Amino acid sequence: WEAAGYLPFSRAKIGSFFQERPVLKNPFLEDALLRGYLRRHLPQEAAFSDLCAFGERVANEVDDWGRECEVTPPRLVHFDPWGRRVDHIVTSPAWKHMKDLSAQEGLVAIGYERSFGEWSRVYQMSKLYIFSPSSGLYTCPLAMTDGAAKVIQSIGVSWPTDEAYSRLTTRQPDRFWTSGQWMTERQGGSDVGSGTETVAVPQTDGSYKLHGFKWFTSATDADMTLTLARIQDRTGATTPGSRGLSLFYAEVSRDEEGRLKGIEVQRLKDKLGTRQMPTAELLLDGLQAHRLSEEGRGVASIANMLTITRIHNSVSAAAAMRRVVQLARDYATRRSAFGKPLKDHPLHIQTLARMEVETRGAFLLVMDVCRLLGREESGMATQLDTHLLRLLTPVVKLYTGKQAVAVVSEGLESFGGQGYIEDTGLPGLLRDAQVLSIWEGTTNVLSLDVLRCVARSSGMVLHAYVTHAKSLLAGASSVSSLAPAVKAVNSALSELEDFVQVAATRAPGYLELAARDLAYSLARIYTGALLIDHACWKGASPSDTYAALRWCEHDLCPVATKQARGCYDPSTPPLDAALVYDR
Ligand code: UCC
Ligand code: FAD
Repeated sequence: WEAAGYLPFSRAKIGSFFQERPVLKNPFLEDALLRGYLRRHLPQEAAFSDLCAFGERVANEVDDWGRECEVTPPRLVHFDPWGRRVDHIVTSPAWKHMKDLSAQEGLVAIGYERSFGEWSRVYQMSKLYIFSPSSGLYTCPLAMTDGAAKVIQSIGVSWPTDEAYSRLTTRQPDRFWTSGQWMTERQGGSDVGSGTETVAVPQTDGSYKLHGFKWFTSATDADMTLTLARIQDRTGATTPGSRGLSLFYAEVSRDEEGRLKGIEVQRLKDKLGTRQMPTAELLLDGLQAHRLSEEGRGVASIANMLTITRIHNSVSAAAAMRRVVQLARDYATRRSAFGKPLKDHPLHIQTLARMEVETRGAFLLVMDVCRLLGREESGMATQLDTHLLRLLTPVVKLYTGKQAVAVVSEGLESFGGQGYIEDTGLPGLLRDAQVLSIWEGTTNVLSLDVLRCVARSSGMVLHAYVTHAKSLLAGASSVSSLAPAVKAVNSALSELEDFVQVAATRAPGYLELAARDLAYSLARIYTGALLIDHACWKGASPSDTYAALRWCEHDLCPVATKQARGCYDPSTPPLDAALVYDR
């Protein structure tokens, strides 16, 4: 036996079975919903051929760069060999390729060229959706770059930001700039108004010097940044709170000796995920800056950036879900257990189908917000659209951020033990998903933003929401297969309206406790309506109907369910606190 080579295991043989790995195929061609959505709303050959070609490039070239970014993370070199402080953030060649590619493919530019009119944002975000999971997190600097361009455009493109604007929105790699967004300081990332200590000292030429410490600054190899600071008066005094914050523009540049001007990079963060991208702590030590907002209007002026980055965040969340589903369904054709491929185990396919329903819901919600953004930017928005965009931006960000973690985590399990193995590239998807609910506003902070936005509009925002959600159901009135889904959304809308009426009669703390459940309800009901609307489109497939039905089996209005259970009654906060601190 031995001599004949029959021993299946020996030093030279480790067995003959090797599992085939999941294969990433063209993410555009693999995504029936994306193509269906675009066929319905943007049936332009130019967009299709560009997305198809880009999808091919992502699968065959870009994905490997993304992996290289992960395995060659950025590092900080404080000193040159001769002891001079240089604070160089050294990034991989792949990270630099991503920058060039982003310019060439117009990943920011498309939003400003507006070649597809009101659908330009949908087109841009579709491209980013294909790119995101393979981008090595380059979508992060792109989000901030887009946000900075939006702020500059909304303030008015003129000196000193005209050059920056043209660089942020160019397709020429050698001119392309990225921007940072430096808001968070050690005392507070959510409560920016109390947490910002950075001061801006006026200079005789009208500019300012910034002195402060920025605790989280991502993609710190950026060429410029937008940031917040308090202007000092002649006595050195500043105004506390949000009303004391102004918005500043600063370029990140170096002197002849290669030293950063007015900035010291203290260290790079050691992070759970997003390791492909540098996130630094920065000492601002006299950074030259220009004020962009009126004094004290910093938060309101950076809000446009928040809108854009939160939408990008949501695109990345939906994209992470889509990617894990694509890989998992491919793997299910290649892996066998108990005598048959995983795809022939109904329980396994049920698990993937549930992930698919979540992914479809997230996609339609995200794209609808992109649609609204596109309408606003092309001057087509009605007041209803404007209200919806304001309300749904925090809603889509907070909801998809949480969905992404759940779906990607489930997705990893569908690869069994291999889903936990680092060099498959799969664990990085989960690590990177975890940040989506933290940065750009945590779930609770955005839930409170939703509440404020509803409260400040004296009912108009909520009215716009209910009106539009109902109009999305209109096409389904004669489609019997969708009847259970339509019924579920209609009754959830009634429950929502009842909740709002009751909540209006309660003390303010009541609504605060309900904020997260309210935001989830808004997300689930609206998504249900979008899935139904899409399933009614003449080009829809039976799977579109099935996805709508499955989605609407969720508790669409958890805020009403929990209200009925007394979850927001004044008795609950002390009970919650006692429970949390029970020893
Ligand atoms: O995390 C960060 C970067 C990560 C990297 C980029 C990733 C991008 C995605 C990539 C995908 C891969 S940067 C840091 C982000 N930080 C935050 O998001 C802060 C979270 N905290 C909040 O959002 C808070 O709600 C604050 C800071 C906005 C609260 O401040 P205030 O001053 O207490 O807020 P107020 O009083 O509610 O708002 C002040 C003004 C008001 O306008 P006026 O004065 O005209 O009434 C608000 O209406 O700002 C306006 N405003 C808004 N407007 C506030 N929030 C908004 C908003 N979201 N939209 C429009
Ligand atoms: P805190 O504000 O201390 O929040 C802690 C907890 O308290 C959270 O769960 C929050 O939801 C909760 N909480 C806070 N207030 C309330 C409330 N009123 N009611 C109920 N719950 C509440 N920031 C930048 O400015 N620029 C960047 O480039 C950047 N990059 C980042 C990169 C990474 C990888 C990470 C992790 C963060 C980055 N951040 C950046 C910072 C990020 O925006 C903040 O961490 C985030 O906004 C939360 O702020 P915080 O860390 O101070 O948390």
